[in-house]
Amino acid sequence: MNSSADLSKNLKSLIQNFKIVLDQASSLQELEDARVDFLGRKGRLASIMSCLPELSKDDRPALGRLANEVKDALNDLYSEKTRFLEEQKQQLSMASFDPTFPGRAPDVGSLHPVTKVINDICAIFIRLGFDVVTGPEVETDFYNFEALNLPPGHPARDMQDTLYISENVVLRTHTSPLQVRTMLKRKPPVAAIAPGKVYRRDSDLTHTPMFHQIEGFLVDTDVNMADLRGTLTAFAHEIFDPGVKVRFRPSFFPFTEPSAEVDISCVMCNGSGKAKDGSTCRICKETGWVEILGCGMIDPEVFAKVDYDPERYTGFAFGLGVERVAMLKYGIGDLRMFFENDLRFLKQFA
Ligand code: 2U9
Repeated sequence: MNSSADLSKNLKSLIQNFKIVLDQASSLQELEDARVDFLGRKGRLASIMSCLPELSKDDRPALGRLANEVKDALNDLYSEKTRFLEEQKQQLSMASFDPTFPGRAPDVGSLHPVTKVINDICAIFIRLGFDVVTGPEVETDFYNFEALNLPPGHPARDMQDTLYISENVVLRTHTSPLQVRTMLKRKPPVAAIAPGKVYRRDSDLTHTPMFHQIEGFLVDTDVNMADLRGTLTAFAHEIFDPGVKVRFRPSFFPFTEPSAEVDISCVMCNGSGKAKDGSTCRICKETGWVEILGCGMIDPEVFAKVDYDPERYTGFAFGLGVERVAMLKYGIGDLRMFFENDLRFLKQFA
């Protein structure tokens, strides 16, 4: 049983004790803990107040008033300390902010190596007088095959290579349809290159279902193999190195006759066939040469399809795989690198 004097003493000592606890509180969390302890629903003040009904009716009003005064005093102490700690926190954060400290540089994007190589190749041919043409990735059978001397039943139109949208509509398997479209729109002399994505039903270590090609062509009167050879040799020297050797090997394409494949001396072993440690060069497989593109004189059958007079005009065409050129140019050993978008890989081309 508490007497009025006991409760009054306990109430007054709350203020003193709260001051001691607040003095020691150094964070807003400790302050909150102290508030709950003294002013909370189950706190010390509430516990003393719960004894009020034990007092006589005469004592109760005075004790009630005292309890309210103590409560106000505790709240004032609490507010004062809150203000203090908040100000201190702000001052600390201001003090630790050094406006002269250099900022952290944000990551800046860069061109994808495939885009870089496309830009480089386009720049070379633009300087040689070629236009750049672009067009749809979904093509009709006529532009992708028929106009290029690839009649129905030709092995290159086989379902294995071509991704069909419908019987007559395909994802272009090369950028040649752009050259057909250009020839149908323009009369010779005309020279253009066609960069873009192409699609084939093929996927393994060295093939992806989508890759990038650049094809080019030039048609005029009196264009011959020497023009083809001079143009593509100049290109190889520009994109790789003026020191690389260039050779033309006979080949076959349905849209060119005669046709050739172009090799350069191996960029890895300088044509020696041997790696630095004397082992077999893994890029050229000891041959000293790597293939970079295919080319040839445009077949008169193709001219007939686009209404160019094959008696009057001749022309050359060529095609290359951009990823392949990028691999040789930058010494990249794995085709999949281009499509994984690993920032550690991409940042090297920034
Ligand atoms: C027209 C006439 C002729 C384009 C050519 C190649 C040779 C060639 C391949 C290189 C690697 C494709 O990416 S690859 O798989 N291309 O070898 N392309 S001649 O000839 C044309 C194109 C359009 C109207």
